[in-house]
Amino acid sequence: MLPHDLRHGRRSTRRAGLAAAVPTGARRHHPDFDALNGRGWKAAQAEGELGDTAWRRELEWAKEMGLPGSGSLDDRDIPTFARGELPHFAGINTFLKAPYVENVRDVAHYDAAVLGVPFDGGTTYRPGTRFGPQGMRRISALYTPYNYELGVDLREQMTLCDAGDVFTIPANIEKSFDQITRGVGHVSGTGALPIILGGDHSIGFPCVRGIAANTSKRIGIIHFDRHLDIQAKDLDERMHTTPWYWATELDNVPATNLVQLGIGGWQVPRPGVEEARRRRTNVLTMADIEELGVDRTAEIALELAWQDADAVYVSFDIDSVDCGFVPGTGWPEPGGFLPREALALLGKVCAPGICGLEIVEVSPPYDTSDITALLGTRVAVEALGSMVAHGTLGRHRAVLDKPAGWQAAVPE
Ligand SMILES: [Mn+2]
Repeated sequence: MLPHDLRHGRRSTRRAGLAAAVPTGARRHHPDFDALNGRGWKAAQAEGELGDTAWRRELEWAKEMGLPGSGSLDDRDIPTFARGELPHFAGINTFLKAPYVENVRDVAHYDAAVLGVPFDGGTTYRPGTRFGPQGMRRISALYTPYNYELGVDLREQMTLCDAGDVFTIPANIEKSFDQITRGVGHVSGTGALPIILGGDHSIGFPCVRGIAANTSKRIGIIHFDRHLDIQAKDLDERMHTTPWYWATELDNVPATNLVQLGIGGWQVPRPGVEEARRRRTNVLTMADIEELGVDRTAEIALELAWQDADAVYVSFDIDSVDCGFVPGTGWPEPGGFLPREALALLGKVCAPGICGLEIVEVSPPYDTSDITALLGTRVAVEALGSMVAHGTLGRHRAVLDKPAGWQAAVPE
């Protein structure tokens, strides 16, 4: 029980010093956030600087497209048919309810384009990542385009579209690779930043091939994973254990600019280890990262990936996160990143700008309560948010010196 004078909001003036200086009734439950340099308070201030022009435009558009709402509604911005962001449980889900571009040539008009690569033919254990793009699109409906900590609103500060999915060929890895290279290469070639929703990790090679074909410049790769994924073949094919072997065979994607974060555990095939050693890729285990901390790890990763390189691609395997958080994945492994570590590190490595992002190995059939797909969604928005916050979205356009190169990368 509180002393009588505190219960009544009073403080005894017989106590000397500080207590006497506090105005009567003050409880000191609310610290001085300005003095504390509190991020929570600063973020609230930052929100006040964001405009709402795009949001207003969306409301007008929604009313126009969906007919004005019933006269009994007080909110005159609500249409009869749901269009745009609201309500979060309604509508046809593109990624983050971004506009669907039916004609894929129109991706050229956007800063970034989400595209799905529903392919799991490279899977060596649990399948199901062909449903990854749909799973991430579905749960992305939960999100607003605004992030509190970053003080960023993607709707106001950039343009995003959903280009739909690449037409993959379920029983044929090589034909699917060619389709993926053309699809990713097309998006990249228009200057829109490709945000790729996988799919198993075998797609890493054709995705990078599509981007690399659009430039003569060198591309580095920052790769979040528990697995090295750099052996030549697995089960006699170019499976999801092999993307970096083939990507780093490309002329402008040197293995020495491949940074592999979070590697470890009991699922790393030894043929891949031999290859990583031979090619001198840069491997940091979870223990390394724990010891270095997120800030130092990001510095090292950026230094190595960008060394004599002109652009950096990010590959995020969802199984880099501890399997307790991502049950819906092909090769779950304990001991990986905590979600908040992975997201913080991702934000930092994306800050200077990237030339593409893939989120792979999300397998909705094995998921629980959409939590794996939700984290996959978060990876996409976190990367975009970081680039918007740092003013680096679109930086990759400077290296696209042969924007139709993708057409030559695979046979017609
Ligand atoms: Mn993996």
